[in-house]
Amino acid sequence: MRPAHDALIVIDVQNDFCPGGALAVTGGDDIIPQINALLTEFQVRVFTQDWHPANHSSFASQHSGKNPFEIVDMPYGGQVLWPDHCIQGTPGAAFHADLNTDPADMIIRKGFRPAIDSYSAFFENDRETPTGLDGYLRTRGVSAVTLVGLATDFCVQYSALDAARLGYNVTVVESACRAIDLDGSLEDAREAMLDAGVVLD
Ligand code: VGL
Ligand code: ZN
Repeated sequence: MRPAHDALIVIDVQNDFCPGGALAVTGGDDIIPQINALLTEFQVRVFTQDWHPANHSSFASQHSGKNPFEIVDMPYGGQVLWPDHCIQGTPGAAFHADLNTDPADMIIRKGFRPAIDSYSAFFENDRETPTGLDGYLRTRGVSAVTLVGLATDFCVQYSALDAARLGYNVTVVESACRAIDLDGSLEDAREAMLDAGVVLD
């Protein structure tokens, strides 16, 4: 068993990020057995769920003339436009059926405000509007987080960088993550995480 101050955070293992989904990550479902095994080792277990309204501003469908994977300027900075995905209440937003969600102590939903995307488990993409997870973890005495899930270069990376900035000891188990990898974004993410003191395990 890991110590009670180390939390496992399972990022966005949802149907739309797995093969056959709207924003499928290659091999996204391959990591599920390893995540299920890791869940038995941790005493604090948090899951995140990308959870967008149908008119979410991160969807290319909401920007006339724009295609998925183009970048637009938003008040909070550059935003990649995505195919419609993880729409609240749809099968695509559900956790993958093979993921054991029974051990979840806490499920954080994010990306529910139409005007702002939210990659990180801790803050929306303005990097300041909190999700509440920091308070939850602190009040449970957590000082270290171990991150797994999807996608390495977006939601896992943003969560890892925010956790490091908040003062947690952060480990990303790379073998239990998969990346979208747009234009080298995986390599950029690895460098940024290493620079921030994140342990890539
Ligand atoms: C994610 C793109 C859009 C992720 C979520 O979970 O990494 N990526 N929404
Ligand atoms: Zn999303």
